[in-house]
Amino acid sequence: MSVFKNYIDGQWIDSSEVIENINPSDTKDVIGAYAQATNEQAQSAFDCAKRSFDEWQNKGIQFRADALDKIGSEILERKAELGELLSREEGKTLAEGIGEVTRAGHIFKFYAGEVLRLNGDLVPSVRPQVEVEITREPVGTVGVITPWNFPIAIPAWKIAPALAYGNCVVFKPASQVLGSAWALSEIITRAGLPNGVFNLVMGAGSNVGAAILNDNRVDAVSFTGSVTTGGKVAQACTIRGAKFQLEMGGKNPLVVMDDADIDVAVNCAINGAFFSTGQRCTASSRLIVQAGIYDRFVEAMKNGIEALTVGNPLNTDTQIGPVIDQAQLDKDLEYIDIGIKEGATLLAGGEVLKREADGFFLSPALFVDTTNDMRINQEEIFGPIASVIKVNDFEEALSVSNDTQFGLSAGICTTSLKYAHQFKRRSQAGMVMVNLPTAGVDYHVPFGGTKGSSLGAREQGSYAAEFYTKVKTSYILS
Ligand code: UN1
Repeated sequence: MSVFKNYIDGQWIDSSEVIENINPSDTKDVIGAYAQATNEQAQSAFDCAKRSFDEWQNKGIQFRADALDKIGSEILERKAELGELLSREEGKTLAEGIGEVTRAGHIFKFYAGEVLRLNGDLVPSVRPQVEVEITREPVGTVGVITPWNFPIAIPAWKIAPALAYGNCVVFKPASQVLGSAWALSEIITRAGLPNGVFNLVMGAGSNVGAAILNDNRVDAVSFTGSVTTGGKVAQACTIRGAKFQLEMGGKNPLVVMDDADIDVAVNCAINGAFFSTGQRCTASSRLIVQAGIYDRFVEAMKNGIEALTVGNPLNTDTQIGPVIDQAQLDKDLEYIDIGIKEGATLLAGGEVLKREADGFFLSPALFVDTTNDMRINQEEIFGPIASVIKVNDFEEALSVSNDTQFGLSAGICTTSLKYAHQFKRRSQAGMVMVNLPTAGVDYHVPFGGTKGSSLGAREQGSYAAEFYTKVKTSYILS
């Protein structure tokens, strides 16, 4: 099998260490073999990124806009092929895989436009004959560290703004999804960027990841992943004074009020909790349901869950694919055990399923009779597992939804304008959804949370400028 290489200083670089990437729906299906960058290779990426910075600035904004547009176009043209690769290696359904690739293409197109909308402020000084100019400049080299659950969209929403605002990039993707990361990188390498502006360094967090965090040549780190690793990023970057941006976990509530349209509520809950196998930091894992609709909602959920088709995501009738790997499956099963021991009732699912090939299939699980203080309602599981919590009224629903260390996304299903508005105002989450699933966001508006979910400037949309640029204030006497 040929080895997919790293990309440093405009060259494809081999390595003696290689890892293979397997299909979670069929563990005998090896997707590819990927070179693992050594520490020295990571160092050379930091070096060439620094060296290429001036040349990159001198290319100007039309060049940058055209390059991003070209990358976006190729991603969109190849969405069927790239979507299939994504589903094969990550396990989300083919429709979700193609949808994610489309989103990645749109993100590059959006930032191609943003390049041409860069601006600043010119203001009079309090001193006569002096003018003050406020401009945004690139931060320098950005380390991009991405998780496995959105193998192309998350890299796109970090790399595209990084390049759009004039930065150089060192990209370290998660080891489970190197096929998509490599394909995206290969497209970027053909966009005509000067050597050294974009670098791919595949490798372990403990090696390549740690090198990115600790090297003074990396001026900023954008990270999406676990709370534990996020803490390490924050610590390393704070100590050496590098900028950082963290997107971490969620324990997102979906409130269902008595006055909700039941079909809307059940659709939001099934989509939010179980689509993409529940492996989204925006997944609805706590379904907070008012007493008057509770019985109807729970029954409809049970029927809805049992009707879901779990299987190989490349089959077009599949609605729920496999869990990413054995470690995540073990973790999911452990939490199902924890829930039962805590006194929750497992109403549906939670079973390992056999399919035509060996894979990590788990039937979507729903707990009822749960309270918000249970571990299954406080800790992020990152699997197709949700709990129902019964509440009496809006105030209790709101207070339970806010009673969490996380604050990424929060949803409410209601037909009352009053509840919708109050929830939007009083929810502590960074994103609020009314009659929509907590997961599944637009690509052109800010994304991010509060409390333990996020730290640093928002991602996506024009708000991304906050992270990918630094502000300069110039005073000119004339
Ligand atoms: C979405 O819900 O559309 O890792 C995006 C995650 C998030 C992205 C979710 N950063 O799940």
